[in-house]
Parts: sequence; structure tokens; C-alpha cells
Amino acid sequence: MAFRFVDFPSARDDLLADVLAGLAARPKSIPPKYFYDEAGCRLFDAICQQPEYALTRTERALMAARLPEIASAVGKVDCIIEPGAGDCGKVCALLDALHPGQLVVMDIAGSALAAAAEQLAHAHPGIEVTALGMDFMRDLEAAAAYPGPGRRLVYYPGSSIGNFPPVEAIALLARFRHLVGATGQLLIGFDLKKDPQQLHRAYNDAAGDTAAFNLNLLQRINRELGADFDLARFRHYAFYNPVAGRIEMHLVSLTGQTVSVANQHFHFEPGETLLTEYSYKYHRDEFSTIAGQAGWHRVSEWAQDGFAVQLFD
Ligand code: AVI
Repeated sequence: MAFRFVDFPSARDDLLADVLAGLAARPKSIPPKYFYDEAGCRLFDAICQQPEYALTRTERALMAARLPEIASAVGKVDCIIEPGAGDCGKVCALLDALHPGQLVVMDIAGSALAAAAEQLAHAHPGIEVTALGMDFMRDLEAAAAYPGPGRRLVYYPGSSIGNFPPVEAIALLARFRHLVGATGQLLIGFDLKKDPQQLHRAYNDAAGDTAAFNLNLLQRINRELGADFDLARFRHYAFYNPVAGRIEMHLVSLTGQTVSVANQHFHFEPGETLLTEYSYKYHRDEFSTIAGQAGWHRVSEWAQDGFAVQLFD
């Protein structure tokens, strides 16, 4: 088995700076990447089990059903690179279909990533697995040093691209382009525009898992930064904005209140919002157009039940 883990600890010290900057901004906001502490990862898994949130299930079904076609459209690949790989659960099927010599996975939750990637390396002894504990939004370029020579494929599933506003999405896609070079490819999954009521339900599940996931962000800030958010005085509020083509997720202050974080004080008016996440939805051609602005050219696409996977070179 060939496995290595490289930690970039300095890249993960931004929580305090980002929270202070976000609370000073108008509207107040906190980047969604901070949802994923241990409890947040568990809650996200619970969301994916909810009947209203079909995104993850649909992508899995699409990938399973179309894998042979996808593999033949991709062709020979030497290294698969997955930013934000989490528990490495999505890339397994691709490894079995594409047989690359190398896999490079990155995630901000370095130790969870390392454990999952090591297991993957055990199960695929022919693949050299590198796990990078990093915030790829900061350090993506450093990942270029790990794949060997040959053809690279960035795999970015799960509609994670939807969590970036289009201008930032284009910038990230351009960085992927640079990472894989002229011969490289991008295989990306994203959620499609659909009935707003269906989208609304997906982010307001009856079991309350999305609400708990959203509120857990405040819990994390209390625990890790010694803040004093009173969770009972904030409410999960998510809705689909059809003009912007996005779900907006907020935590709305139910009262006037002042919160302390690292000895700094932030006042919330009653009804004032803390923006926690955008989740953009696209038409198929709309997405290909923004990828085109980042230097990608669409080769193939597969779509099923409101979800699409597109392949670019
Ligand atoms: C990870 N990301 C694609 C999810 C989404 O749907 O935007 C995160 C999520 N937020 C609330 N529910 C799920």
C-alpha cells in the first residue's frame, strides 16, 4: 500500500479572523466552510438521509448508473485530484472505473481525511494515495507538487461549487484549470434549477437536521473561540431566491442582543440576519458557460432527476 498524509496546519487557523471579519461586515456573515466540524459533518450526513434532501442520493444514483459511459468519456487518467474529499466516499467508484495510478485528496478536516484516505489506500493497493490536510481555497496551488507526470482529472462532486457565488466559482474553476494543465480534465456535479418549493423543502427538512446544522455553527464558535451565542435566540431561516438562483441560509436574531467573541462585542437588532450559506442552482448550459469563462470546454454531460454531472477538458 502507498499512502502519505501531509498536513498544512497553518492553513487552518483562520476561524477567529474570519468570524471577527464576518460579524463586522454588513450583512453579517460567516463562511460556510466552517460548518464542518465533527458535529457538523455528522449533521450533514443526517441531512443527506432526509427524504427532502435528494441531492446526494441523486448524484450517487446518477454516477452508479452512468459510470461506464463516464469512464469511457474520461479515458485514461494518471491522477485523480479531489478537493474537499471529506470521507472519500464519492471517489471510490471512480477509482474502480478509471484505475488511475495516483489519487490526491484534500480537506480542511485533515485527521478525518487521513483516516479515510488510508483505508482507501488499503483497499486499492495499486493506487498511490496522498491526503493533504489543507484549506484548498487557500493552498490549492501547493497541491500541484504531489501528482506525478501524466494526465490529471479534478473531481469536484456534491454540488459544492454551488456554495460559491458565480464570480468566485469561476475563479475556483480557473484555479482547477491551472492545477491540471492543458491536458487535464474536470468532472463536476451540480444541482439544477427546479421547483422552488422542492428546493425550499430540501433546506427546511421536517426532522430539523438542516436547522441543527446551521445552528451548530454558533455552537462551534462558542466552543472553539469562547463566544457566547445563545442558540435559543437565533432561528434557522432558509429560502430559495429565484432571481439570484440560489438557496440562502441565514441565522436570524430573534431579539436585540449583544454577542461577545474574543472580547469583541457585536450587536444584533431584532430580526437581523447572519448569512451562513448560499447554494446556487444552475441550468445545464448556464453552468457550462461559467466553466467556459474559467477556460473549460464541455465534453459530455449526464443529468438525472434535477442533478447534472459535466465533463470538461
Ligand atoms: C455541501 N453543499 C453542497 C450542501 C448544499 O446543498 O449546498 C450543504 C448544505 N447546506 C444545507 N444543506 C446542505
